[in-house]
Amino acid sequence: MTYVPDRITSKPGHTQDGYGGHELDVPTWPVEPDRYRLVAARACPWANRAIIVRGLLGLEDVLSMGLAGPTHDERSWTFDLDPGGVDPVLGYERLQQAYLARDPGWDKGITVPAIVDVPSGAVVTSDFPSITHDLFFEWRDHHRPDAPDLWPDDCREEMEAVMKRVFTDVNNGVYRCGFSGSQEAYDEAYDVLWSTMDWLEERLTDRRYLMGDRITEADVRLFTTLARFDAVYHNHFKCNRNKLTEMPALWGYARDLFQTPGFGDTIDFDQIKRHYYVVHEDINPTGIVPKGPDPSVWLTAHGRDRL
Ligand SMILES: N[C@@H](CCC(=O)N[C@@H](CS)C(=O)NCC(=O)O)C(=O)O
Repeated sequence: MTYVPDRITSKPGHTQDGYGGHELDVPTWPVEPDRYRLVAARACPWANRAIIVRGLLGLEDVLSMGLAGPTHDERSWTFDLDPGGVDPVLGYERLQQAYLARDPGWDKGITVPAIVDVPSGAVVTSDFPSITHDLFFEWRDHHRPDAPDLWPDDCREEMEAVMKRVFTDVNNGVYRCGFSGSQEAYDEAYDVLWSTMDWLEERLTDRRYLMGDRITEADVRLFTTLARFDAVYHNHFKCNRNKLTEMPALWGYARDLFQTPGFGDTIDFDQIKRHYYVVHEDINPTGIVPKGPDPSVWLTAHGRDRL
């Protein structure tokens, strides 16, 4: 993987021995229990991945987590859910403080998820794909004994291809629809999104999960977009050919995951809706947050166990 200069990142973010040696000008941080804090927000799909993977792997006791609230002040994410508006471990009011601790001149995005080094208060990485990758590969010694194999060797190549398509057309595709600056760009993004949604619908008709009969990283990545689909993307991002609830296989699959420990319990629909509809003033200038849809449908029977 290459160093992405507009994000604070270290590739790899964590190495077991602390000596990455991949990027001479980018420090690496050793894996160390109780040293780092995952800063996430329940609203954000990219952060949601990290919350889910941390839980599935049983890393809660070695990697603490701070949660920013769903909306922002003028300097992005704040810890307004915490008593006194301060993260109890970092002592920060804003995630921006961790970015400035790493680089006092930081004037780019303040994004979640971020891994923060607690002793120095500095962001280690905000590179979301490498965060979950590292939690699996570099933090292995600290996984719970029955942790799922989220990156199985025997289907890695196919899984990477599936994740690439899901990322481009769906995870990122919904944003491309929502933030397109022209009718042509929107039409193109919409068509690409739905052709991949149809492909996923077909793929999931005869298999329980994306890679067959076990949950992998690919499912985590698709789930976080599907969980937001009808509540936000269908309306706010104009991804409205149909609702997720109208695609039998995908809807069954999404509910199956939602009802699996570690998935649905990370979802807060109120925070999700407030984030998108309030923060994106450009596409929702009134800031009005829709009341629906009824989230109880997520708990209905999915029947996917037969697969
Ligand atoms: N932009 C990040 C991905 C994570 C991301 O976009 N997170 C969003 C929230 S969903 C964010 O923190 N945006 C900055 C903000 O909301 O101020 C990246 O490309 O590395």
